[in-house]
Amino acid sequence: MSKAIFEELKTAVVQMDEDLTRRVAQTAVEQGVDACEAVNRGLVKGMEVVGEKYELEEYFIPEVLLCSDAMNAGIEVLKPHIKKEAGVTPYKVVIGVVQGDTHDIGKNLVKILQEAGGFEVYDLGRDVPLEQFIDKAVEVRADIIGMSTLMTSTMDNMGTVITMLQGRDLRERFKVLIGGGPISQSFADTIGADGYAPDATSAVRMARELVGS
Ligand code: B12
Repeated sequence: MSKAIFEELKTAVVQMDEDLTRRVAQTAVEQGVDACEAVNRGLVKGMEVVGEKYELEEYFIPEVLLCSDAMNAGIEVLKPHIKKEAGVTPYKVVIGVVQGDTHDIGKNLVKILQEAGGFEVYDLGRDVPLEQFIDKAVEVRADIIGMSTLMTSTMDNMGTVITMLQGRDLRERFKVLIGGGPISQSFADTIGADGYAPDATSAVRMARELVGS
C-alpha cells in the first residue's frame, strides 16, 4: 500500500506536477503513511530520477526547477507530520551550502530531518560566506557545523572552513559534518572533517554519533 504511494509521489515529482504531488502527499497523510518515509522513498527518489534526466539532457534547468517546486509542495504537506523525537537534548547544528554553490534541495532535507530528530538547526541558507559558518556557530554555541555542496568547484571551501577554525583556535569546539553529491568519506578524511553522510537519514544518525547522543 505505502509502496504504491511512494511510487506516485516519485512520479508526480518527475512529471513536474505540483498539484498532484500535493494531493498524493495529502492522501499519504490521510492513510497514515509514515511522513519521513514518504519524503525519503517518494519525493527524494523522484529528485534522483530528475538528476539522472538532467545528466542525460532530457531535462534542463527550467524542468529541474519545476520538479523541485513539486517536491517542495509535497514537503510542505508532509513536514508537519514527520514524527519529532521528544525529550532529547537539543544539540545545536549550524548548517548551510558553502560559498559559490546555490544547490540547496539536499541541505533543506537534511535540515528537516535533523529538526525532526530533535536538533536545533540554524540554517544559513546557500552560497554562504565561509566566515559565517564559524561566526554563527560561535554566536549560538553550536555543537556541529554542517556544510553541503553539490559542485566539485566548491568542495574545497569545506576544507577552508576547517583551516579557518584551526586559525581561530576553535577546531576542538565544533564537530564538522559534511555532505552533498561529490562528497565522500575519503574527502572528509582528507580535509579533516569529523563526519560525512550520504543522505538525510544518515545525516541524523551521524550527527547523533558526533555529539554522543
Ligand atoms: C537540482 C539541480 C540544480 C538546480 C538547483 C535548485 C536548488 N534550489 O537546489 C538548478 C537548476 C538551479 C541547478 C543549477 C546549477 N547546477 Co545543478 N544540479 C541539480 C541536480 C539535477 C540535482 C541536485 C539535487 O537537488 N538532488 C536531490 C537531492 C535530494 O540530493 P543531494 O543534493 O545530493 O542531497 C542529499 C545528499 O547529498 C545529502 N546531503 C546534502 N547536503 C548535505 C549536507 C550534510 C551536512 C550532510 C551530512 C548530507 C548532505 O543528503 C541529501 C538528502 O538525501 C544535479 C544532478 C545530480 N544528479 O545531483 C545537478 C548538478 C549538481 N548541477 C550541476 C551544475 C554544474 C549546475 C550549474 C553550474 C549549471 C549551470 N551551468 O548554470 C548551476 C549552479 C549554479 C551555482 N553556482 O550554484 C552539476 C555539478 C557538477 C560538478 N561536479 O560540479 C550537477 C552534478 C549536474 C551535472 N552532472 O552536470 N542545478
